[in-house]
Amino acid sequence: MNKETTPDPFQTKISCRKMGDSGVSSADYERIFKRFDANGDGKISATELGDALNGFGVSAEDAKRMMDAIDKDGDGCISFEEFADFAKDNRALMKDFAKAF
Ligand SMILES: [Ca+2]
Ligand SMILES: [Ca+2]
Repeated sequence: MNKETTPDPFQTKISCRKMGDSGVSSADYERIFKRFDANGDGKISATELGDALNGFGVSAEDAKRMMDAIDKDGDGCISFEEFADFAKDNRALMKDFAKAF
């Protein structure tokens, strides 16, 4: 009936996917973040990061270095904000993750 005038948040999100120049959008960051966040508590722990990166052949030592680099406030977990900051500085890496996930 009035389908066209009813806003659908999910659809809106889909249509916002194409942004930036790298082909990786903030929707992709969210998708990647959720893949890393295995227990879905909204934070990526060192264990979750290590497990996820292990699938890319990244060593536990490198994963820890990455964790230290991403975890700006040093609480031992990566919040989505911290992840998004890191993603913006590492677009090439995020492109690989976006493809893999
Ligand atoms: Ca988690
Ligand atoms: Ca943190």
